[in-house]
Amino acid sequence: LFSHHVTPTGEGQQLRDCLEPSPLLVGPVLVRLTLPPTLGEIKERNPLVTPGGRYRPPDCEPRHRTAIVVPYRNRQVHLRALLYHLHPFLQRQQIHYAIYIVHQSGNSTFNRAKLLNVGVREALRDEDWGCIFLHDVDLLPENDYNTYTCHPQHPTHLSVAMDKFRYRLPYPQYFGGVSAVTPDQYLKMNGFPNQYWGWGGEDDDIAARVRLSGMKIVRPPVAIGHYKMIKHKGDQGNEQNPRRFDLLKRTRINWRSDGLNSLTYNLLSKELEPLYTNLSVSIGEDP
Ligand code: UD2
Ligand code: MN
Repeated sequence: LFSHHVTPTGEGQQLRDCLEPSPLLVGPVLVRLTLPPTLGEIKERNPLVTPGGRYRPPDCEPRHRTAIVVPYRNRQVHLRALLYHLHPFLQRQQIHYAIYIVHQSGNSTFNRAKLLNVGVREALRDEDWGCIFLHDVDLLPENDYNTYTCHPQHPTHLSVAMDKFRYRLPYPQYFGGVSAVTPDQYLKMNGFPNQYWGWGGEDDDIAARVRLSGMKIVRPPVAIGHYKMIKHKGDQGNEQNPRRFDLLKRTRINWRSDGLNSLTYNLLSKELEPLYTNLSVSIGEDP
């Protein structure tokens, strides 16, 4: 039996809504951290992904539209591993999605949170995404019941159980790794801080903004929010930020004036690569 509004062929064909949960889900998946295939091979395995790393389920009307934003510089092997795992993962969830890589150009100190701000703003220029994921390049989800969708009221923290923290939350306010906001939630918290240059602190600042703007953090069950982090050393140009403790003391004062409403940058290029949209951006440097 087909639902009444399905027309079998032709123009203006109406698809029925995707089922929820998606019948394609498999639950826990084995994530092996061997050398990932080449971009060409990954594309071959994902024939329905269109330029810019976009996808919509071919057989049903998707219920969710999610942009994945990845702060990035010089992590090519990790990027390949992420694309290799994430494309099939999101397709099994029958989500309409696109993957944005926000590449910090030049050699100035890395600024993860500012790159995330850029990614959100640029992604929303393309499309009216219902949900935006903020995703480390080196984190691979291990269970596709962990759906890449947003809670309507509250920001979500997805990477609740990572191998590097022995599959537990390291501390209750932890918000690092993979998180998600709707455009509304993002506006409400004035986005993310622009002032954290180098490693650390920015995730705790973001968590504080969630609270200060009257929201809370929601999470999937620990049994589902499993991730593997590809092992790595600290990057050159992303040394620990010695100012992070001082900055964190001031989040309560700064969050309304530093964030989405104070964001400036130069978009150098936007390229629709076969498996992702590449945004190369100049974001300045630590003053
Ligand atoms: C932790 C958090 C991360 C962030 C960071 C502090 C986890 C799993 N993640 O990551 O969310 O809060 O601490 O800043 O706990 N990156 C590049 N190139 C660089 C440097 C960083 O692409 O040269 C990107 C990349 O997406 C990476 C992310 O920034 O995954 C975070 O940097 P990291 O992986 O070096 O830091 P890590 O693992 O301690
Ligand atoms: Mn990492």
